[in-house]
Amino acid sequence: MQKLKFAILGTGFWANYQIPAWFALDGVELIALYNRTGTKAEAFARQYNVPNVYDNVDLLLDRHAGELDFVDIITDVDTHALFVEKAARRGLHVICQKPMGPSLETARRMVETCQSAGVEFYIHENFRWQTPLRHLKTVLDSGVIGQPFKARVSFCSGFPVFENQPFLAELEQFILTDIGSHILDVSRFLFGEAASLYCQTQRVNPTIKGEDVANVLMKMRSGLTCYAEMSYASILEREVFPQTLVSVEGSKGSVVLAPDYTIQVTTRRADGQRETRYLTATPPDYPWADPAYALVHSSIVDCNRNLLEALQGQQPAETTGTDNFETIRLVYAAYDSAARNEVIHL
Ligand code: 89V
Repeated sequence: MQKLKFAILGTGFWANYQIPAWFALDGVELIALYNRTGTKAEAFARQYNVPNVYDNVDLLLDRHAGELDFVDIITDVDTHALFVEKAARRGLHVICQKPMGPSLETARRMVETCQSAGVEFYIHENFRWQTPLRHLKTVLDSGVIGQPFKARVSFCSGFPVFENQPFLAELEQFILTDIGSHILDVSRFLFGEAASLYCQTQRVNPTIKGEDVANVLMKMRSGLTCYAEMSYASILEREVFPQTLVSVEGSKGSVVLAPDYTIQVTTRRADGQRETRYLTATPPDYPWADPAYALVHSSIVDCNRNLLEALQGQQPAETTGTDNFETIRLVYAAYDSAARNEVIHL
């Protein structure tokens, strides 16, 4: 199959992993890089043998639109809409990092722009591609715990995330956009769409602008109650960054995604006694992954693979713009709920 040619827009911290994650797949050729500060893009171009480097995005797109199949946007959220529009206008398919846009209205416009340009629009939402979460979903789908009625999806950490990603400390809306977009997407992936939600937020760290704690209680359309909790202010006995911990209770048993990728499935035997089976769902190791983020970095490969196979017409993408709009809708509904101290009906 012919390789799809693509350009990367934005060569900050995340490009250190997004680029090698693309190279872990056959079927793509990276032909151009853009970064606002051109020297950063030049360093990546030297490291990965990328032939074209720009500090002007229009120049890149004007010169290469004819040969490009898609662009992968890895810039900060504020430039997502602009770059999506520029690429779509030139007939290029678009992959864009989460969170999709800085407001629900902007996100809606991004989806519409791509629809009217007739190009595919995918969001690089990688958490649902983590090995333990995929295994957990398989357990749920097997029916072994019966009909799930309550769940907790938890990302609580004291990891110094601002050291590698200082811009996160400047966001007026922090944890719900950064981690919430992942955790609420994982909740949708596992339990389907939400019917209503209630959220409370807090800022514990006084040196950052946005909220670093958010507690979201959702009633899912299935009837299940899902408590999604996230915090970057948690000083816990066990630091598990960047693991998402999940527990689900169903009519016939429960399943827990515990630290170290352990999945515990508890059911009743015929004699009424409980029994627990343990599985381990260890993610693949990649030499380029930062050990502190290895779980997340490995999921970039699987997310990219799904999007690439969709662009090649082999299978549908999971995290299309239309699908991810439902996640971003939850993110902004959560802010709305916290601001009004009200339940939001979706
Ligand atoms: O994927 C992300 O949003 C990253 C991290 C895993 C550190 O939160 O910012």
